[in-house]
Amino acid sequence: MTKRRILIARAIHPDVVAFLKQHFEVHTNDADTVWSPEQLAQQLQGMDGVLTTSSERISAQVLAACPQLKVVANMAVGYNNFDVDAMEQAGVQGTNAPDVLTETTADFGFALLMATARRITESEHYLRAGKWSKWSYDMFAGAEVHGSTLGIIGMGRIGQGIAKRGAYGFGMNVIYHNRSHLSPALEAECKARYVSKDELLQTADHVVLVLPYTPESHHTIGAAELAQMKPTATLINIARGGIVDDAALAQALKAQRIAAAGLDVFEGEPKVHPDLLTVPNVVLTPHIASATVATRRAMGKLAADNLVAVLGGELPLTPVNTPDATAKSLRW
Ligand code: 8YV
Repeated sequence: MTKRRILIARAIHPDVVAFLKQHFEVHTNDADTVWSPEQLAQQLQGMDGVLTTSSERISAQVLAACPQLKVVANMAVGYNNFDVDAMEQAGVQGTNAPDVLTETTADFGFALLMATARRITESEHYLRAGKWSKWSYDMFAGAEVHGSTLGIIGMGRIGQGIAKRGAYGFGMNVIYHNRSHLSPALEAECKARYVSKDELLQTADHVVLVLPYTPESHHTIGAAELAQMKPTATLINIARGGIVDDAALAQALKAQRIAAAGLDVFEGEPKVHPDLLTVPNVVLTPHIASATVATRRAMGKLAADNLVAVLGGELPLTPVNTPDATAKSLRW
């Protein structure tokens, strides 16, 4: 029997490539470039499946141009790069990679919070620049983390991981805002209390964003929300660019309307708003919250397992749509 053909859209852990080669005729992106939609559609010709990252946009146009494509396995928990409605209509199965990155991403969220509140990168730059000449009582004096109020917007698996780190590790008072309330059991486990978005913004010392990017969550934090925050507060975004209005944030940081921000994701990344690059009170990292060797390997393996399942006629492990229930015709 001829093997099904799949494309791995970006370089991934070699163990996962080797695993996929046991099952499929594998095509790779050896230069590891980010393809334009036209290039992606061209590379997808004749492919039954594709392993994507959040850099590849699976649009209605791409789906229409690739009639053989049956499954798109995203190596990310977020899948705002998918046009899910178009996939549904085209009978294409989409999958994501949840759970395997939860704890690693929560670790990073907390690390970014610590680095931001305690001004770690700013002070390191100062030291490296040879500016450290004496001890001063207020040199890089930051915001307290232990015992402070942690406000989490988006209380999914990663948000819950951050809540537990704050509550159990740092004795923080944890409040959260989410589309829905957690069950009382989960609230107790996370030691977290539901509040309105306004209350969260007005009372949290550290606001952490971990919500999915949707049309509704676009600019969840803009000038009006930043104005509601305490002048001593920090803002952490490990969710998606676009959830924060980066231009408004840069202005608020410059004017010290909030104390500091830690950002792993950006509107229009890998481009970063130029004003964010010039303000000192922001910690900037290049979308690395899930980047440990083990976790990136696990994310790739879960995406690969989804490809094997769907192209082998089985149910996907972690589907994001159900084309078998709604599509007029399926592609597999
Ligand atoms: C990925 C992410 O590294 O899982 C997500 O949603 O944002 C990151 O963990 C990135 O999107 C690559 O797919």
